Amino acid sequence: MVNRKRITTLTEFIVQRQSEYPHAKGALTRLLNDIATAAKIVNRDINAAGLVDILGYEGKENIQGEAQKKLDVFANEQFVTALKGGAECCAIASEENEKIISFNNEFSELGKYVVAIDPLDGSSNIEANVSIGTIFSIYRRVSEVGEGGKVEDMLQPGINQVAAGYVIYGSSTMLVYTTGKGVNGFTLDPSVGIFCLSHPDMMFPETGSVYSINEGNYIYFPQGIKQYIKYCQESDKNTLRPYTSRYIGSLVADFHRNLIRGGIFLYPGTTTKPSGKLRLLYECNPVAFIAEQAGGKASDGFNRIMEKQPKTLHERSPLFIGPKSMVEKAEEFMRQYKE
Ligand code: AHM
Ligand code: MG
Repeated sequence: MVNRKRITTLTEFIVQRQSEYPHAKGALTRLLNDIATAAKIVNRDINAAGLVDILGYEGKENIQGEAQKKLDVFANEQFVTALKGGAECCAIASEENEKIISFNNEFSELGKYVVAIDPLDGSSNIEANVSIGTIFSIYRRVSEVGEGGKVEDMLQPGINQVAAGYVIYGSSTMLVYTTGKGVNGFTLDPSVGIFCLSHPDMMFPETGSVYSINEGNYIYFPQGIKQYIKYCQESDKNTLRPYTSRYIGSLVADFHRNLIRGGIFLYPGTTTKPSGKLRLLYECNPVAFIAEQAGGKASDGFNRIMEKQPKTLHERSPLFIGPKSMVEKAEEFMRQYKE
């Protein structure tokens, strides 16, 4: 049972934070609440997925040519509906839609924000009951208020993010977000449907002993990554090596574990996919913002993720993310073995 004396709910927390900005009118507060509400609905249906006929392929492919599953479609609909109804957001870019969804109604056109979202990341893990997540990023629009949002509103570098977060649907469901003043994590109390502050001021440990990478791609990796993997596997007590290898294959789950335990996640470019797999707008940038706010670092091996200027909605980027010292070490290998 929830003890009101001992918990801070997500809504209370967001409202408290808003009062730190005297000119804020509550739009971002409402937007974050809309996302949290949709996440609770998605959470309910993910939990029920084993019971009802909601698993399995929807029969369509998303614009990256990957098979969409029913829950991806469902999650996308939930977030689109919540954000459209909330009227603070004038457009969404989603992994599941080729083009932006611009909200052309009299309320949303006045919305100051746009949202880039991966509604259900790691969805190939659903039938194995492995943790999956939602990742989102919020920007202030650059186009004029009074019309639906435009592509240019989405194609902003990550340093312009106003807020970013993820929801992890795991053994418990958590929402972790930042508005640029630290990172806070909230755990869903399913008995009352409330996110409760459980992880205040989240910070990466200064260094760690976990490395997360899909080593099945080893032969396609650049030389710098191959040498870095060798470094991770060598013995050196001063740097906690050999590291432990942990890879779930769900970005949110891999990132979240590494944030708590201390570890680096790498999805580099390969000879077959030079820009890697992960999408800059709604996968790399949001976790990069969180990582930096948690004292960590996010790069593409050479450059800061959040300074990359996106050219297209669904473009990909290599991602190296984790405690600063670990990411810098991996970057050192990339520079040393640059091909
Ligand atoms: P998705 O958006 O199609 O679910 O793909 C993204 C996922 C990430 O969660 C994860 O980090 C990565 O794909 C794993 O890829 P791989 O199976 O190539 O290791
Ligand atoms: Mg994804």
